[in-house]
Amino acid sequence: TKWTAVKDLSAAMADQVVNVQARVQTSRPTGNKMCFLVLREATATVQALLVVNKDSISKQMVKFASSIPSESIVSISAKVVLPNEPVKSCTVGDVELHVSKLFIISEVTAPLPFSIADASHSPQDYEEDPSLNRVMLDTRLNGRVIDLRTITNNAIFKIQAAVCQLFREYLIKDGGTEIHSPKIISTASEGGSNVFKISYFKRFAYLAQSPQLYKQACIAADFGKVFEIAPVFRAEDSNTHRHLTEYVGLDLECVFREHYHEVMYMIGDMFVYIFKNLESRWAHELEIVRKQYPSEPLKYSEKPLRLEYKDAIALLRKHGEEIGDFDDLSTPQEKFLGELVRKEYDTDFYMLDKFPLAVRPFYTMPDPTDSNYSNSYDFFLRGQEIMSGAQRIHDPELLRERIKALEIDATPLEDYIKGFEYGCSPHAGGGVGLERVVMFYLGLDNIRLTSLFPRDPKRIDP
Ligand code: ATP
Ligand code: AMO
Repeated sequence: TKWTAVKDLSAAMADQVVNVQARVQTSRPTGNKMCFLVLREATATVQALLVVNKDSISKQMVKFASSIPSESIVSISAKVVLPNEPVKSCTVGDVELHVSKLFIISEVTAPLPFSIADASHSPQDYEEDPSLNRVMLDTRLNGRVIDLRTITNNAIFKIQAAVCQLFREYLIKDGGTEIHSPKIISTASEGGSNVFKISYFKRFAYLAQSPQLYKQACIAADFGKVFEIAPVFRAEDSNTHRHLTEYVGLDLECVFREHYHEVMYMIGDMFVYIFKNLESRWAHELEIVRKQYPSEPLKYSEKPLRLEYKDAIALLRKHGEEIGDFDDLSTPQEKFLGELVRKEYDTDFYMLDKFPLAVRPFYTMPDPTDSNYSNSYDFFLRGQEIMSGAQRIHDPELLRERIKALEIDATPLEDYIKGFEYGCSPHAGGGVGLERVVMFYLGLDNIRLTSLFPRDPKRIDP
């Protein structure tokens, strides 16, 4: 038997008989002689009709179809027919299916926590009909398997996969090697306290806070340019719109010849490549997401804007913000800076370079011209951080000095430091939060919307 995907149905197939397997999104009888079904397969929907006739469809059949619980999976044989008017409520609206055979493949036997339709409303729908049901985020996440079925969620996770694909594509073309570093490690890679301790046979171990030490070890091992897409664990009790306890890190590290800006600008180009290709190759998915969650397309330039930290501080102060020269930016300050940058430079995407040394991790290279600052950068999208990166200290003496100054125990870092004692090229890199890129690119307001099964301090189920 030949099967046709709902998304591939077209007017060119008029009068052909097709076989389709899909979910019954809704089933609506009119009288006892006819029943309208909306069939859904991934992000595509089509209208199907059962009409009593002497050849194939009996009254019992219409009754049976009318009683199929929503979300059950059916297989049908049907004739492709051109409707008098396009079916506006379906994504494939220029055809409808006249059913001759229908079988239930998998019937829904448990009550659904909410309907797909209720989880799919846009602000415009609510405006037009304020009586529509609203499904709260917690309810959605508790019933995530159902929630993920909405066409918007299907599209969000296609876009998430696309970001990974494009990250790989760019870095492989650029000579990068994909690596898989261990996630069970013996020390905190970011120096901080936000690390999950696990029991490991007769001792303790930690879940990796980043692949930092290992991606640098690969540089010491002459891999030249490496990247990784893998989970990152953070034991931070941050109940915010943009923190998870487990997220997907897109990490990269590379050797440079003269200046860490070689790497910083390469990462800038990589993001532009990702944004551009999303627009051209995933336009359909973007349109679907923007229907439910309206947002402006991202503004960015071919050569991303680079701003120095001290200039950002000056800009903030000029607009009334109180902040010290070497203070870290708070989230509201980051957002405010994003607004100011947008006004002044007309971009939603920029690189903030030369952070104060005091707010960066131990492995960050100090600025050789002013040790209050460092050769480090963050990238921002719509005013919020999506990536942190820096030149790393490859001089073992200096590295030991910094570890000591920050009162970090050097013992578990000895293997890492040896990598540099054996000789290592100057290098720089960065770490991107996948869920954050997708969230801010799409203009969403909560990171849980772009995490498949989000993990936060209050949630480890489902
Ligand atoms: P980093 O990548 O540097 O960890 P991050 O965006 O995860 O970046 P943090 O350094 O953990 O950032 O915190 C950055 C900002 O997030 C802080 O400026 C703070 O305003 C905000 N933040 C962190 N935790 C909380 C929290 N529990 N409640 C509110 N805001 C928080
Ligand atoms: P950092 O700790 O800044 O840097 O993390 C890098 C990027 O990861 C994302 N991120 C998060 N996403 C979701 N939930 C969280 N709790 C969370 N914390 C961070 C952000 C952030 O920009 N080793 C360095 C990177 C490097 O220098 O290469 C590091 O881990 O998008």
